[in-house]
Amino acid sequence: MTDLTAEKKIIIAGHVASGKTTALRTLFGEKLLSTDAAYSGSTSLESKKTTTVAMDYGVIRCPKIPVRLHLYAIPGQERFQFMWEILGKNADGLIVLIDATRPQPIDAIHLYLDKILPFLNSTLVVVALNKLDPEQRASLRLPPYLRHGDLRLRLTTTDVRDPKEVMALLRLLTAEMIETEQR
Ligand SMILES: Nc1nc2c(ncn2[C@@H]2O[C@H](COP(=O)(O)OP(=O)(O)O)[C@@H](O)[C@H]2O)c(=O)[nH]1
Ligand SMILES: [Mg+2]
Repeated sequence: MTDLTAEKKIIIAGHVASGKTTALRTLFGEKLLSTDAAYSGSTSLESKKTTTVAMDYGVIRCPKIPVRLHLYAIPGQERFQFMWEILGKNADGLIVLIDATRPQPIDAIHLYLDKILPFLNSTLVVVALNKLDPEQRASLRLPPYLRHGDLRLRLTTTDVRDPKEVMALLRLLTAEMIETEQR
């Protein structure tokens, strides 16, 4: 049975510019607690003016189920990996955003997951391809799950500029949570 007064800790991860801060800004707007600083990485990401150095954070109540989700977006740059460990502790779930405009976007995440999952309490993961244009999204045939070693990761597409889409990711994750708790 799912704890109806539960507080859950959710980590949002993904490479630089995959849309982590945007996802939380979409949900929380000006209320988002953010630690963005001027971006000092390669200039190939011309639209990237700031980058998250510690975290973005906000709390949201789930519709329909009385669970409060504490959402933490961790920094994408590997030089801030120490924050992955600090923020990953006691996490109940992980959302990985992928910039679908990168070459072989899904292949790149396995190495990345190997570095993050060991810090988490849970291996519940939703992987979401972001930044697809609507036509690409409509024509894409994705399997519902992705294998990572012995793990089964829920796979989907998203547009994190739309609050309904970010909520859909949270619903997928909480559905997976409820399913594993009932098993
Ligand atoms: N086309 C498109 N651009 C996006 C989307 N989400 C974020 N972006 C843009 O991608 C850039 C990086 O986003 P940001 O949220 O800062 O990435 P982060 O490094 O993962 O926190 C920004 O310029 C966003 O406006 C999306 O769903 N579609
Ligand atoms: Mg960010």
